[in-house]
Amino acid sequence: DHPHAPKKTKTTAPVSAFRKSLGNEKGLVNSWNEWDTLEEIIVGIADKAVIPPKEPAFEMKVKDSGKIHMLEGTGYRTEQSIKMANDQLNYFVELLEGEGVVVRRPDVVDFNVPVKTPDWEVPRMNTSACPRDLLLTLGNEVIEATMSWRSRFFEYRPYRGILKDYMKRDPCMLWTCAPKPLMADNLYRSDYPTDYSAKNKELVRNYIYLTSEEEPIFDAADIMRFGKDIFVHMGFTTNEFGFEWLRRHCASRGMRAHMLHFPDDLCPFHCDATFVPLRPYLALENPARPMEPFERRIFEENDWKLITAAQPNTMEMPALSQCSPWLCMNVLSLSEKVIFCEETEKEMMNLFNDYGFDTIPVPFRNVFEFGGSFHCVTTDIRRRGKKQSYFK
Ligand code: DAV
Repeated sequence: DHPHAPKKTKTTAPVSAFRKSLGNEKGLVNSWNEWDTLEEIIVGIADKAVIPPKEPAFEMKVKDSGKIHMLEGTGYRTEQSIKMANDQLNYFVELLEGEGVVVRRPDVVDFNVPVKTPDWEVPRMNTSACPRDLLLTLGNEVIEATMSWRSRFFEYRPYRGILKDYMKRDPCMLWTCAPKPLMADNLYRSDYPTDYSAKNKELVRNYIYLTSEEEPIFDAADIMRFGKDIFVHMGFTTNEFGFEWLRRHCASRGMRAHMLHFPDDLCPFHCDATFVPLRPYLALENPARPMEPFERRIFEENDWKLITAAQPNTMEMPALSQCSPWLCMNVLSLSEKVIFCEETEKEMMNLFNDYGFDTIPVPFRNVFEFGGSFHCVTTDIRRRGKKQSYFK
């Protein structure tokens, strides 16, 4: 050897304890649609939930002003209501586990704490009952949505333990956070009417919602997954800027995103009580919220049959519910043959049976006031199938 040649040194670093701890469960995170056979899921919890504070985007949702008054100055929901909701959630978990589904639950986090950023402050948070609003699983990727209400800005916190675990165990899992919005005052139209007047109607018909186009926002529950294609429900919780972020993100993954508008819904938020796919080429639509005819075309041209949901069992909702009675459509598919339904929604179950589904009735009304029903309180982690295309 030449006397000035570089000395041969060992070039591989020792394997760190962290790298040794990484698992190899490839495919642990894998869910492309709403109907393939379910294998693993996150189910929310009602613990430490608070009544959401009054904030710009919230008033329209709690529809009568009496209720808004009730929101002033309150904190936790009652111990009784939390226990009743948790009992029904836990029973649902038992049923899922009985079907062989692995169930994960978020960490208990105290939501009765003020949230402050350089732009605003709200006196408390919301709940971790509804992972569907926050987490969007696209195949091997879990996306934390931007969210659209200030009280939900930090809603990712109870799920970070679970997401870290998936990231460590599955070498192919992608963990993505959509850009955090500032949620400053200019994201909310201060002059937006919230009285369900003719003016409201005109605005919604022109696709103008309470939230502005200042920055991208979306709630994950505005997205319905159909394999290679996703459909994004536009409204108070998802704006066009948010759609544009999703569209480009999907394109980078060989997927396509499409907008959907439902102009008869005066307070459009979240797709999962409006338009719900049940199995390939069959989806459920809400008779009170018809889709724009030009947006319906893609379904017609691709031989999708859209069936009309049955009327809800009752129009009465729990006093503090922010949701409509159309939660009867907020079902969860165990597979393309079996659907979890609220036990009082007999007409919906008959409809499903007519189309060849088996239904599993579950008591769930005590959960409604925490933000939704079966679809809202869950987020898919793994379903058996792979990415497929159902649209030419
Ligand atoms: O129409 O009441 C409920 C869905 C909440 N994720 C509605 C929407």
